[in-house]
Order: sequence, then structure tokens, then C-alpha cells
Amino acid sequence: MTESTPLIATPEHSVEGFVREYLRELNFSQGTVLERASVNDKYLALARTVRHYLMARWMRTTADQIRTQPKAVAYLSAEFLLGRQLDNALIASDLESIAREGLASLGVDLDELREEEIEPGLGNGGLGRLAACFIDSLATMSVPAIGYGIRYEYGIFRQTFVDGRQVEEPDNWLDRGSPWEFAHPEHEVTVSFGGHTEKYTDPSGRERTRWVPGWQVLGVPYNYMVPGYRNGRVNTLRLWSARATHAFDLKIFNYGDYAEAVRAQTFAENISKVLYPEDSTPQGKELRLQQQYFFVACSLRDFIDQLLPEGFDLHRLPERIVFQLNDTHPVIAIPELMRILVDEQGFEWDEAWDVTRRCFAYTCHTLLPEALEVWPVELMGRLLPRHLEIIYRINDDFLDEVRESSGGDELLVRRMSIIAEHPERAVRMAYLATVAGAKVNGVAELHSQLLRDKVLTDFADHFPEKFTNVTNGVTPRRFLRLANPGLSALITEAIGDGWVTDLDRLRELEPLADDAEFRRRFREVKAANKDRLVRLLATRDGIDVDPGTMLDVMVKRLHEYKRQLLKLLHVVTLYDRITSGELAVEDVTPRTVVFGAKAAPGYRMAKEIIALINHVGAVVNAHPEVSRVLRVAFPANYNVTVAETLVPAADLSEQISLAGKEASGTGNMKFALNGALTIGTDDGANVEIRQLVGDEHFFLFGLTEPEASAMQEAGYRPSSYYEENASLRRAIDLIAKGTFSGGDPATFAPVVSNLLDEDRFMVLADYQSYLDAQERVEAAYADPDAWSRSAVLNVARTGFFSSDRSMRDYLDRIWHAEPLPANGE
Ligand code: B1N
Repeated sequence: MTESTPLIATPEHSVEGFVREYLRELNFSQGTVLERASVNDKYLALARTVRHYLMARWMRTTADQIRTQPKAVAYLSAEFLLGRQLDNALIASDLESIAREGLASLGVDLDELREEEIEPGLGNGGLGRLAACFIDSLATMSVPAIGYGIRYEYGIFRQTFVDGRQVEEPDNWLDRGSPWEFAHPEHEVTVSFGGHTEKYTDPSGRERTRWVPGWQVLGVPYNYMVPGYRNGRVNTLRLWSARATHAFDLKIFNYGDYAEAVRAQTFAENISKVLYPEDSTPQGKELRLQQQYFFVACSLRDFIDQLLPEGFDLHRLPERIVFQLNDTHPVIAIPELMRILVDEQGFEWDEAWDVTRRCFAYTCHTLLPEALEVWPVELMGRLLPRHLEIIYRINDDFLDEVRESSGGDELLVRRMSIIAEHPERAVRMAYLATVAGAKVNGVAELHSQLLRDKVLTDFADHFPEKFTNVTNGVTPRRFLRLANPGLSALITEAIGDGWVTDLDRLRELEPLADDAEFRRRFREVKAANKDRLVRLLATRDGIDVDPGTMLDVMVKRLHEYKRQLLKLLHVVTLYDRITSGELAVEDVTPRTVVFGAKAAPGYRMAKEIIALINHVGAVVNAHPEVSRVLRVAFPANYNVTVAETLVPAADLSEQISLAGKEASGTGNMKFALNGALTIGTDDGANVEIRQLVGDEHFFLFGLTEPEASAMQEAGYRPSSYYEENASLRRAIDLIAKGTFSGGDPATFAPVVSNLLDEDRFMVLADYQSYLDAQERVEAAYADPDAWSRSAVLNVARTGFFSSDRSMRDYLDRIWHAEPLPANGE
């Protein structure tokens, strides 16, 4: 056997072959028979069967990479929000109809088994989902790539509501078995923490440093298949799980302290126990820094020891790898590579720096100052003493360079220091990434511009060639082909199926926007998608939705900057106008406003806003008049699986962040691709969506970023809007006087005073403009033909937002790597 032709038993791609394989799995892996199998047994057997079909492609892809030693991309991310695996594996391997037919012949319903899968929720929101889209695209484009992350035992919490308030429950996603992963304890890696450093003289007389760690843990890799779409390729996602070292507990066992040994084990295994549930506002917790170092240390070791040939000259590392840093979470990989090269491999500092600088690139995902990670020097020094020394040295060298190029501008030097002095000494991870990274990119045009102009200004002046943009994208496989089979079939009938891997081809639909018959069928698909959503919300949440209403959807993490409150003020205003008699129900376009949002458990205001939405919803939905034309639906525990049914059903997509705050957004792209129209501000990727679809097919409102900044500088006074706008005043007064809290004004007083006294994200300033835009929405929706024409044009013109295009941009602008030759299917 040679590396390039691994010997794999591949099951036959036919209904009979599938059934044979399935029964073997049910009998021999699940240890049961069809007659007695639970739904979970049947699901697990199905997952394993599908896995078999991907195995040969996986092994072949891996063997090709080892044989040809191409430059590879390692995507380092603390989050991969994968969503369910079964559906995606079925479409990637072209097994859907075979599986459906085969199972049916055994009296088993494929759809019932699909529902059995608990999605791996190993991410918070957009950033984690982006990582999942990117590895899907890399596999589909045959790019040699590996995803590295953490196998959290508990993913993002399960959200429930008690009296309308969010309650979090642990997400025990591994409980019922995890058929998609392959543990490789034999490839465990040791990771060190704590201790101190010491100087010594090596045999050649050189002064060197070594790290004497205080404690260690093991990282066990778990491999996941990342199937390309029908291209014969399967890449790898490698997630690390923490274990106690054998030596550690052995020593304690020998002292006879069994309980202490078990405690130590728990301590070590805590590292990969739980995903931090914060989106955009990381808390500087010690365990979080442990997680970050744990997974990047494992990943670098793994790449160097497992994926490079033995004896590889690490001076040439940049020819073989680029580590893409998904935000600052993996940035500690930079001093880790320096440590490996200098302390372990005996490189001179400058040689090591030269290699390191060319191995990393950094993606920034935010503009919010509070979201930029900093680690207190005290903590870093205690947990990673050698890394702190290395960071100091990098900083010293860099600041010398700044001093020299600026003619000794000490103010500039202080501003650019990787070490902040106030409010405490701390390492600014974004600065470290910018100094060390070969490239720095933002995630949408506007965001990249603001990054240069406002957040990393001094760095953009110092390293203008480093800065670039790559606009985010989403995978058309999951978010169109799989989530929207009706629209997919309609598109394929019209233009063929090439769009699934070449989304620009959606342009060919443009002429059909003027074809009345096509529009009629498009509306039929939308109606069927709405029915599907109505069934889901009825069975999953007991929520009753009228599919005849306009579906107005706002789903994303709950954050003040995203402004769920602005949407809610619109709802309250409609309620007020109808109940006061100002508006007759006959004159209102019936709509269902759908919210989906999780709040970080420690984010008080976000949780108050969730409660307020639920309380307003309860009053609106119970009102005999109002509820004829307006309803609020807030299904708990919004996740990738829910998105797959919700997005294709939406008519209106709410993308209403304050301009300059949402780095990109990716939900906005999913909705547009599925034919929802957007009501949105000039923010993040909305800007590019509007440019592509055209002003007439997008409902723009609100301040622009320069206007909002100018207003903040001049001294923004939210109460002046309250005083001057009667409709706004009435809406806020309704909340303030307790209309939605059983008459108790105290319940939502914190939300009200936050709006009136501070309103950091200028909800009140944009209120009137938002209401006006909603009136334009109503007018447009009244003409179904014109609306569906706009919707079709949204689909036809947003192929740009495929994550395949994002990957091409990264390859051209940042990675300079090449796809492997296709592996014909
Ligand atoms: O990343 C997405 C963007 O589309 C969104 O606009 C952006 O808000 C999101 C700390 C984050 N930025 N920062 C985070 C997540 C978890 C965490 O612990 C920060 N997420 C984003 C993809 O580019």
C-alpha cells in the first residue's frame, strides 16, 4: 500500500448497498435490531453509515496532502458553530435520495432521524458560524486546510424562558453519543502552564532561556470530517479535549491520596469543559486564557510533529503553512511559535521572528473597544511566564522601530505599545497580532475602513501594506441548498445546478425577475417555507403563527448595539396607534415579528431586553384587536437548526445596528440569498448588500457612521428626541408606566432610564427614520408582484456573499496557497 492509495472498504453507492451497510451498523455497532431500535439507535446507525461513504475520500485527501506537501491553511478558531452534520454529509456525498429510499424500504423515515441530531453548538454566533462556513468552502474548493479548535464538552447554553426571562441550561450535546468524531488519544499532546523561566548557557556557550512549567495537561485530538461538496475531498477539523496527565495523577496516587488525584483530574479537564457564552464582549477570565493557550499549543505541536515530514527545516515553515487567527482568541500562538523556535529549536531571535511574522495573519471581527481582548500582565506572567517575556521582547523591538521611524515621538510609542499601562498593565492582543501578523483584515469594506481610520490608525500608518479587507460570506450548501430545498429546485430548474459551487451564477436569474410565472412559483416556494416554519414553531414552541402575515425577522445575539430595542419600539408604536384608535386594523399590513436571541448570562441589560420583548409580546398577542394584525413570536434557544427553517421563510430581514458597530453581519447575507428584503442601516456588510441589490430593493434608514460619530462628539442627548417626538414619547411612556409589566413601572425602569439617559447606541436618534422606512416596507409589501420581483433580484444579485468567494479573497490577498487538483467524482 502506498500513501496515495489507502486501502478502504467503500460501500456501494446504491439503495441496496446502503441498506446492507445500514443494517450492519444497526446490528454490529448499535447492538440492536430494527424491530427494537430506538430513534436514537437508528439515527446513530445512519450517521455511521453515511460516514462510511466519506471515509475513502477523507483518507485519500489526507494521503494526497502528506504526499504532495502543499502549502496548507490552518484556521485557528476558539469557536466552530457547525450545526447538524447529517444533512450536510448527505448532500455532500450525494446520498440523500439513496438514504431516503433505503430507509423507507425498512419502514424508517429519514426526516424523523434528522430531527434526532443535537447540533454541536460550539460557538456563540457569527464568528463561530463563519469559521464553520469557511472550512466548508475550503473543502469544497479542494484547498489543503485544517480547522483547529476546542472540543467543548458543553457548547452554547440552552435557552429557556421563565416568566419571559432567560434561564440557561447546560448543553449536554455529547450525551447520546457523537457519531461524527474520531478520538485519537494516541496523538495526545502535552501542554504546560505556570512555573518560571531560567537562564542557562548551552554547550556552545550561548545564553538561553528555558521554561520550567508548574503544571501540565494533555490535549487529545478529536477529528471531524469536513466534506467538500461532491468533489471527492474531505478535509479535517481537529478539536482538542483536555485530560489530566498520567504522570500527574500517578504521583499523587502513589501518596495514596485518591481524592486529591481525582480532583486534579477534574481541574485539568475543566479546560475544555465549557464554551464561554460571551459574544463580542469577552470577559478576561483565567480559564479563558487557559483555553486559548491550550488549543493553540496543541495545534502548533500537532502541525509540526504530525503534518510536517520528519526533520523538516523549520526555517521553511512559511512555505508550508499559514495560521489564520480568527480574532484575538488564538493570538497567543504567536509567542508560542517564537518559544518553540528559540527555546526548543535553538533559532536566533531574529531568525525566529522572521519565520513567525510570515506564518500568521489576523482577522479582526469588531470595532467595539470593550471587545478588544487584553490580558492583565499579572495573569499572563503567572500562567505563561515565558510567553510574557517573549511578548515584552517583541514589544521592545517594535517600539524601537516606531521610535526610529517617528523621530522619537514618545506619545506615539506609548499609544502603540503592546503593553497597556492603564487601568492596569495588560497585553493588548490585537496589537500583538497586528505587529506579528503578515496581514490584518476586517470582515466587510466599511469595517476594514474603520479599522484603519479609527481602531488601528497608528498601525495602519506604520504598516499600510498589511491592511486589507475580506468581506465575509456564508456557505450556499447549508444556507441555500439544504435550508431551502424548494428555492434550490426552482433555481436549478431555471439555470442548472452549477450555482451550488459557483454562486455568481445566480445572476442568470435576473431576467426571470420580470417573468410573472417565475415570480408566482417563487411566491409558492416562500409560502411553503412559511408553512414549514409555522409547523416548526407550533410543535417546538407551541407558538401559533399565521402564515398569511408578513414575516418580519430579527435573529442574532442580543446586544445593545444590534438594537433589538429599536425593533421593539416599532412594535410598541403599532400597538399604541391601534389601541388609541389612531390606526384602523384594516389599514395595517398584518405581520408577525419574530425574534431569536441569546444574551450572555452576565449581561444584565441584554437579559432585561429579552424579558421586555417577551412581556410586550404577551400583551400584543393577547389583545383582541391588535393581535389581528400584529403578533410577536420569540422562540427560545435560537440556533443554527432553527435558522435553517426560519431564514427561508422570512419576508423582511432586520439589520438595524447603529452604523459603525456591526463589523459585518452574516445573517443579513443568508436572508438576502433566500429572498428576504432587508431593512437596514448603513452598517457592516449591509452596505455591500445594498450596493449589489440596488437602492430600490433595500429599505435604508438611519444615521451614517460619520453622522453618528459627529453627533456623539457634539454631545448626544437622547431625551431631546423623547421630548420632541410624540410618537416616541408615547411608546416609551407605555413601557415606563407598566403597560407590559402588569402595571408595575419598576420592572422595566432600568431599560427606560438607559434609553433616556444614555442610549449609547442611539436608538432614539434613529427611531423616526426607522418608522418611516417601515412605512415604505408596508407600501411595498402591498404589491406582491413588485415585492417578489425585488426578492428575486435579491437572490440573483447576492451570489457575491458565498463563503467560496471569501476563501478566494483570502487565498489571493493573504494566504497565497493553491487548491489541490480536483479529485474527480
Ligand atoms: O463576527 C462576525 C461578524 O459578522 C459580526 O459582525 C461580529 O459581531 C462577530 C468574542 C466575538 N465579533 N466578535 C465576536 C465572539 C465571541 C467572543 O468571545 C468576540 N463576534 C463577532 C463574523 O465576522
